[in-house]
Amino acid sequence: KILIANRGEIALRVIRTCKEMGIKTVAVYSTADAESLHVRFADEAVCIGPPASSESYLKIANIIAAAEITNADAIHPGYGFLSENAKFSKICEEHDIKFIGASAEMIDRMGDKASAKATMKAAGVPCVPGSDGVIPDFETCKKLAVETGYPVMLKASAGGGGKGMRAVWKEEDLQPAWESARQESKAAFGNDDMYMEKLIEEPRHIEIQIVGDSTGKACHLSERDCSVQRRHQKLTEETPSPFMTDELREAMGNAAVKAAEYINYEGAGTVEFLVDKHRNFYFMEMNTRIQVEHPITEEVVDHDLIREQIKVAAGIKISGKNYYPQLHSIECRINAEDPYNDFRPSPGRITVLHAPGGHGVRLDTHVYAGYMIPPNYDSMIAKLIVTAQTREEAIAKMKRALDEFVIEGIKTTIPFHRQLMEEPDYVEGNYTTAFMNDFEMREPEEE
Ligand code: MV4
Repeated sequence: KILIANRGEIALRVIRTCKEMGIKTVAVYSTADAESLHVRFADEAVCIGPPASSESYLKIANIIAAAEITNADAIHPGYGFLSENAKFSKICEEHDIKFIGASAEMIDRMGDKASAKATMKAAGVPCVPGSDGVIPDFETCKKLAVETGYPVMLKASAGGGGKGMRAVWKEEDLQPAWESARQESKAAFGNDDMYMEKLIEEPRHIEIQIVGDSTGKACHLSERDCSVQRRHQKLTEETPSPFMTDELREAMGNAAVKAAEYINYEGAGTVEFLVDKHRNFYFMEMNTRIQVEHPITEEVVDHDLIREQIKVAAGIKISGKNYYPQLHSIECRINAEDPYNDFRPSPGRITVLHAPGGHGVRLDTHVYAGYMIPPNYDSMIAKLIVTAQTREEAIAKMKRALDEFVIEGIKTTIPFHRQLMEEPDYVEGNYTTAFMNDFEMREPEEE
């Protein structure tokens, strides 16, 4: 019996695979989610608190209590919330509840970005040149910047996703950047350890999916290109990457497997790389959870990654072979946000919903007509995934699916994605992490 310590589409996603495997499920929900689909789809459901995440989905004691009273054997944390919380992983272990994710030690080791980098370096994974670990003081920082050569990137060791990160182009800007980055990191993570890297200009964000088993064996399931981001929020992802070559895929896949096996990684994980315009790749971060964008990998290698996670957690060995894309898949994250007003959140009740369908169209969502989107949580309400033989066919399919996708009662980012599919640089596959810097929404057609 598996308790899903999450909500929304990912809770539904895990429940679906559990049902196919004949595994009983327990949903947990806040009072704001009493009418949510994951509550209805699960075999049992336990209310764990009021709407605030801190009082519900992040409340370790309440989740453990729910697992105890329902006799759950394991907990699947999904992504976000407690999925990379070492304390939670530890407490599950102490309560003899299998945490379907990484061990507390692994979460800590990969969560501390400077130590993760040192580990990768030791494993022989290419890393961005820069400081050797955390920088002790500003004098050292100044010296390191000269050795590394401007421009440099200052990064918070407890950071990730861009928080506490500063690009510095010239020496006079170094001290203010050092001070403000440390303050931001201290405020956000209670830790102001900083490290430094050579700045990679306009990189691509290409990540490799890996799965490791309890014998220390690991395999990779190829890449996902996640370069189209806005303020460090991924908007759309695809595989194969339009920038990939067969030899680069081999090199990145092998580096990711080498890293996973070096640390005896168990479960599903993602090794994120920065790739420069010369196709040099460098370790960026490692995520010890299932990711939002995992469906595009599932679609092109025809592998259920949640099933893999459950099997590995049950001690079942992986075959060890790697998986390569046989098709092309694109995911568009549909958020309850208004793209015509700086993507500001737009919670409320969905009055009309028509879901797209047809060959090669997958919609991972928990919303339905009449559903009230609570303002308490992340604004993502659906993931529209399309899969076809070629990138061109996938883009045509995405356009058609977006045109079919009707959601009324709230604003969504559907119009943004529809315009993206016609942006020349996107259509050409010619984009980096800088792509959204100069993107402008076209005014909506008159109703
Ligand atoms: C970098 C970089 C350039 N050079 N590191 C952003 C958050 C975290 N994942 C690391 N990030 C970056 N690290 C060096 N040495 C540029 C980024 C970056 C970025 C990376 C991936 C996806 C989107 C990004 C947006 C801005 C900056």
